[in-house]
Formats: sequence, structure tokens, C-alpha cells
Amino acid sequence: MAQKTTLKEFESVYPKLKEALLDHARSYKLPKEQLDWYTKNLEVNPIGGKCNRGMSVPDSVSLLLGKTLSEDEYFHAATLGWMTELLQAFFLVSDDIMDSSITRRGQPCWYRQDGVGMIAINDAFMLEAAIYTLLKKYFKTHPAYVDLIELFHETTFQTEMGQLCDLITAPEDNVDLNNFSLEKYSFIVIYKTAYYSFYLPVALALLQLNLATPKNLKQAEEILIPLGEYFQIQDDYLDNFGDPEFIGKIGTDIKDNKCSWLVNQALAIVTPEQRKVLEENYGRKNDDNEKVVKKLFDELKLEERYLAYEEKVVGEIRARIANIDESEGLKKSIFEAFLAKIYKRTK
Ligand code: GPP
Ligand code: MG
Ligand code: MG
Ligand code: MG
Repeated sequence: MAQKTTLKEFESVYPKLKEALLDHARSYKLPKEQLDWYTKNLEVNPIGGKCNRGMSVPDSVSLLLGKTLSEDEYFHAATLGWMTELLQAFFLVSDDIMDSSITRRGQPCWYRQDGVGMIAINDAFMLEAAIYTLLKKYFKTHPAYVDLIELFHETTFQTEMGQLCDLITAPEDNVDLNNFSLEKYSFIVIYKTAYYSFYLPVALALLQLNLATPKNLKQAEEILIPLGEYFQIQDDYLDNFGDPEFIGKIGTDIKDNKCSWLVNQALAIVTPEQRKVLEENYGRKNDDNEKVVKKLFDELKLEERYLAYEEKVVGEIRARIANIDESEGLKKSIFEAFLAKIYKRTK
């Protein structure tokens, strides 16, 4: 029987990885003040999230094997999981600067913490570098070592393409609603979120077990990308309709002129008068303008629209999962576990 990891169990692996990363820095005689800075970076940024991405690596490995993992299997799976969390930390530290965000995981964003500022950019790079340090230390002799490295590089590039599209579609100084479309939206979310959040953890689990056949990877991708798209639509919904206290971050999509799911839905149903309201208030860095847009989103009943979308997409995803071919070792339960974790999430 497979066993689900707990956050506590998953987190208990991290101190060893942190020590390995610090030892690596010590091997270059990094001076104490800088070592303390790196320590703090490693203690603040990868920690405090839900760890859904990270934990899904050991969970998927356990489901693929159909058993509880040995200590060594768990350690390696959790280490790959922590690499996805380091990648996420690298992205979030950077994304919060680019989005001018205020809070993350219930605290000020890293770049807004005392004395950090733009040093956060270098800290983000160091979080990314940590992935490859750990890969070398713990997977150098694994038959899939090169594939693991390439997967992290490719996933990083995919996410950066998505982020590029997200940013260019949301210029700070020019609000043009004609810029938005559902096609653009779909590209943005598939690349900025779905690959690294959904495809990556499962591909890692398959690689760890030498089960990453072209067919398994392709089937996984065909389910996980739509699942990731749904996840980012939830993120956009929560940006406006979620409780900032509970989700740990204050929404910025309206002020940031983002090509979000909500604004695309609004554009599809607005009257010419409502479109004018949107044109005059969307993407302005001002609380009053933001309030007007929020009120319009309520009038347009976007919350109900979202809930209906959710039921529809979940039905489609369930149907896809039912069609998976398990003959090369893939398991439907992996995808069911992902879906169960995010269905109707409020955080
Ligand atoms: C989520 O977008 C996407 C990312 C965090 C990827 C960032 C990619 C980089 C290459 C830096 P978001 O801005 O909606 O997330 P959140 O709502 O958490 O700020
Ligand atoms: Mg953001
Ligand atoms: Mg962003
Ligand atoms: Mg968001």
C-alpha cells in the first residue's frame, strides 16, 4: 500500500539538505557574514508554503511503487521534492519583485524585508543554484542524472517564457484591454505555472524510478497541463475573491494590469458601458480604481461563473484520468491525488 507523506515528515528532510548547501558554500570559504545571509535565505524562502509540489514527489513515487518507501527511497524522493520547492522559492522571490507584491506566506515579501531590497535578485539566483548542488551531491550516480538536470533546465525555461508573456501582456503604463485574450491567457498559465507545478514533480518521480518512458511522460503531460491550467485559474480567482489573511498574500492582479482569468471572463460579457468602466479603472495603481473594478466583477457575477467553470473542468479532467493506460507503470491514482488536493481549494 502506498503511503501519503505528511508536511512534518517532508519538512524533517530539509535541515540535512540545508546543511549540505551550507557546506558547499563553506568549501569556498564564504565569509561568515555572507554565510549567515545565505543561511537566512535558505531558512526563509523555501519554507512556510503548503509544499504541495514538493510532497507530491514522494507521494507519486510511493503510488508508482504501490508500497511504503524505504528510508533511502523516501530521502531521495523528498530531496527531489525539495528541489521543486527551491525552484518555486527562486520564482516567488523574483515574481514578487516583478509584480510589486506586498506579502507572501503571511509575511512581507523577501525583497521588502529589512535590509534586503534588490539583493533579493541575487538570493533568487542562489536558490536556483542550490537545485544543481543537491542534484550533484545526491544523484550524480543515478542513471537519470543528466535527464534530471535537463528537466530542471527545460522547466525553468518554460516558466520564464510564461512569465515573459505574463509581464509583456501587462504593461505598467498602458492599459489596453484589446491586448487580452483567452488564447494568450492559456499560453501564460500553461507555461508560467503548469509545467513547474504539476508536470515537473511527476516527471521527477518517474525519473527516480527509471519509469520515464516517452509514453508515460506524454500521458502525464496530457493530464497535468490542464490540471495546472485549472490551478492557475484558481489562483487568479483567489487573487480577487480569496481571503488575504488565509491565502497569505494580497492580490495585485487588478492594479498590475494582469491578463487574468477574471478580466478575460469580464471582457466576454460586459456591456459597452461596463467595458468603459473597466477601461478607465483596470491596471491603475490606486485603491479607488481597484474598488471600482472589484465592484464590477461582483456585478458580473464572476464568482458564480468561476464555480461553474470549476465543476465543468473537473469533470473533464476526471474523464481524462479514467482513460489513462497503466501498461508502462503509470498510475491513475497519482492524478487523482493531485486533483483531490486542489479541488475547491481556498488557499
Ligand atoms: C505565478 O504567477 C507564477 C509564478 C510564480 C512563476 C514566476 C516565474 C518566474 C520566471 C519568476 P502569479 O504572479 O499569479 O503568482 P502569485 O499570485 O503567487 O504572485
Ligand atoms: Mg505574483
Ligand atoms: Mg506574477
Ligand atoms: Mg496570482
